[in-house]
Amino acid sequence: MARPAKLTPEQLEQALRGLAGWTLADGKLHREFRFADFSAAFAFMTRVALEAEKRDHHPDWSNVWNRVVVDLVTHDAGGVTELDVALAQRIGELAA
Ligand code: H2B
Repeated sequence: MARPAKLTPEQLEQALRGLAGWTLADGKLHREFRFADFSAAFAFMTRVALEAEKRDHHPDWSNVWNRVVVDLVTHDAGGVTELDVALAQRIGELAA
């Protein structure tokens, strides 16, 4: 697969406009999710994990009880790429 290129600041700004709830933090797409309880949070993480594995593109994330913090960046590219934008979109759908 061709290596995706790091988005330009302009491309990133435009992508963020289409990603409700996501911000740019530390050069990564960032979003925090809250669920009813741990089971709901972990169920969400399981769905995201399966999606990430399918794409061979994985989140940097953490979980504390009902809270899941997600950061998306393409390590190989050293920044946000279209892979992160696409995964962010899908994660938003999976949380809804
Ligand atoms: N996930 C993310 N977020 N960035 C990467 O650069 C990356 C990945 N690389 N998942 C993949 C796995 C790579 O390590 C494997 C070997 O394809």
